[in-house]
Amino acid sequence: MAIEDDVLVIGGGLAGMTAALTAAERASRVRLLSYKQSTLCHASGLIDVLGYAPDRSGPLVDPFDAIPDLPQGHPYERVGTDAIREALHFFDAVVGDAYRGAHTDRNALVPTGDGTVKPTARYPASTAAGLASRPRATLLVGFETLPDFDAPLAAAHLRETGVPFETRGVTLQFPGIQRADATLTRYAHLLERDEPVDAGAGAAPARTVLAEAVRPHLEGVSRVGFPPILGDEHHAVVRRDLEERLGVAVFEVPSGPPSLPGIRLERLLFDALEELSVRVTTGVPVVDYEASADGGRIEHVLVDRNGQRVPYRADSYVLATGGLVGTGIDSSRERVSEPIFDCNVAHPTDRYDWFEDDAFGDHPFARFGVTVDRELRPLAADGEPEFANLRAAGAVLGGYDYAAEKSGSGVSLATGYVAGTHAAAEVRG
Ligand SMILES: Cc1cc2nc3c(=O)[nH]c(=O)nc-3n(C[C@H](O)[C@H](O)[C@@H](O)COP(=O)(O)OP(=O)(O)OC[C@H]3O[C@@H](n4cnc5c(N)ncnc54)[C@H](O)[C@@H]3O)c2cc1C
Repeated sequence: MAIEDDVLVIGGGLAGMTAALTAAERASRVRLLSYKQSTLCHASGLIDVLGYAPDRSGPLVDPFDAIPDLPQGHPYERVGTDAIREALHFFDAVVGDAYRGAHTDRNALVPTGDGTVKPTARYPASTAAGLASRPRATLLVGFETLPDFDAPLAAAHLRETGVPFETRGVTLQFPGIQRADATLTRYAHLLERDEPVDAGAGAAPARTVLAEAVRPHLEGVSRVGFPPILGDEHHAVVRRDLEERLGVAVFEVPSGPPSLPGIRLERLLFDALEELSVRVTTGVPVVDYEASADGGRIEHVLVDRNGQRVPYRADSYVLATGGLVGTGIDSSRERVSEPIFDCNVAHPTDRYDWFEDDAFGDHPFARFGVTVDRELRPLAADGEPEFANLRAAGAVLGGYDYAAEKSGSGVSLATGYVAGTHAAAEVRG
């Protein structure tokens, strides 16, 4: 017998979790099925709504000014401005004071680990003291064992970008870690637990030793940026303690992958799912489906559990399996496809038309994905919905280039919210 739910969401990234949370506020039995880690573990934790227009102009001061001009088929054009705002309000309510930026429509400018300044709509509270719009002399601190964050280089890039403040970078030895293969959580736990580390003349707490190492480099700065490793669950405590010890503001510089701010956001969303009693099943892929006799509705999906195909049935389904970076969209030499329901993914038949010669050019493949109607139902090649009870959300959607536009998380939030709302409305009671 099939496992029964009202709404079944496939995919546990930002889009799927948003869809499941939204549906769970409106329907009683919501399940989220997910396979592997989502891009949240790699992404910066920033919620970019729209940083650049599709013609690459920008950075945009206010994403909402540009949204009405987006081309037909763009996910934001499909769901509309009001839904994007509602989704952001929904996000703000879920994450509470862990995030900032809700007070304005305007993009914040957040310095990142590679020394660029990113226009973003919502940013973790841990990055707030580092905003580029606040002209305060800044020291970036990197560590020898974390070479991906090169603080002197990032500071040089920020100076080249013309940020309106003095920026310097320094690379130090991280107290208590000599190995370059230590995980990010090892750094975070060491600081969070304030573990004793070797300080030359005996052991001392990690935060004391770190502050002592940074202090000689402060020379007139009023804020210090670290890679995002300043604690795990209690990162605000670590940051406050370092601020008190150093006498300047302390912030994390978004960088990765991997990314602790992304993992912290994932944990917040999982907590919210638990609070709303969403049944979460992870580590299992959905591999197939059965449709009704007329082919118009999905009857159930099939999950691979150690080689056994287990049916999961619901009134409505949300496909949120990610894009080409995840496994939501598949590409071979011959075709681009959506592997579970074989939803139509429009793309030129000639593979040479998928790319541009210029590596930094406007590549059509970046916008490949499922085409949807305004209720986010995937559309077949004839323009009709593939199934009456299937919606799609997030990076599985086509029509936008998240990396060029800086719109990845915003699209996942807005479309996850709309897909979850419609999926719950479909429940037959
Ligand atoms: C390295 C990196 C950095 C990024 N940085 C930023 C950033 O700074 N700001 C920003 O706004 N955006 C950023 N993005 C983009 C952003 O992370 C994505 O656009 C994200 O929002 C997509 O979320 P999603 O839920 O659609 O898909 P994903 O996060 O890809 O999640 C899809 C989920 O579906 C699961 N799944 C796939 N197939 C199946 C199946 N058959 N059965 C069950 N489960 C399945 C996967 O295991 C995964 O858990 C970044 C992306 C990457 C890769």
